[in-house]
Amino acid sequence: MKIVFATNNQHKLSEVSAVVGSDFEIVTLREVGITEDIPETGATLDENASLKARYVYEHTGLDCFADDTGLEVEALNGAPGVRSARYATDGHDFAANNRKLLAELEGVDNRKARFRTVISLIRNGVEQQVEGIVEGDIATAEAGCGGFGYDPLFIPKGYDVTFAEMSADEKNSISHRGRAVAALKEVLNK
Ligand code: ITT
Repeated sequence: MKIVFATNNQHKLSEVSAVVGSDFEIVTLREVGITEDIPETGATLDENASLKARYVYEHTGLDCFADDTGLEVEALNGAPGVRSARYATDGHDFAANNRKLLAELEGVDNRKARFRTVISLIRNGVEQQVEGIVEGDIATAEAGCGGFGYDPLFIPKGYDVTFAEMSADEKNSISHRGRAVAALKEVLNK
């Protein structure tokens, strides 16, 4: 069964395809002729995932899903949240984002944070959402060079290393995205 994933990110595509399995042929935006950037103007992760999925459904009529992810830091009232990619600058400047996060948390004792991934799925015109969360803490300095984004600063609960110090498999087995995709698989297989 064909299903569109609202991304052109090959890394995400292979991660999701590996979990969701062979019953579904997952295709990217490019493969269904959507080449423009889909507006992500929502105020929350849930809204953005929904906006992206609905855009694809309206343009193709095909079953589809879209994701949005953010890092929510308790002492910063949930920031950077929906603005995680553009926290410090307009682009995806991971180094600048990490510097800004460390600066904002300078001298702050409460380092609690969580990554949250929301996936909006539209099947036969009906939308539903699943999410995946991993709780943890923000380190006081960057460590490790694996992963991407905020990984060098995020220490998942129960561990004493950052996501960037883990293997990709280890991170995926406990990560927000890994959990959201597992929840998606359950819904798809119902
Ligand atoms: P696309 O919209 O092109 O898929 P994106 O970078 O906006 O790419 P996400 O919505 O998944 O993708 O993530 C938003 C930001 O959150 C991302 O740019 C990172 O800064 C951060 N982020 C997401 N997942 C992460 C992870 O597993 N580890 C570290 N940071 C992550």
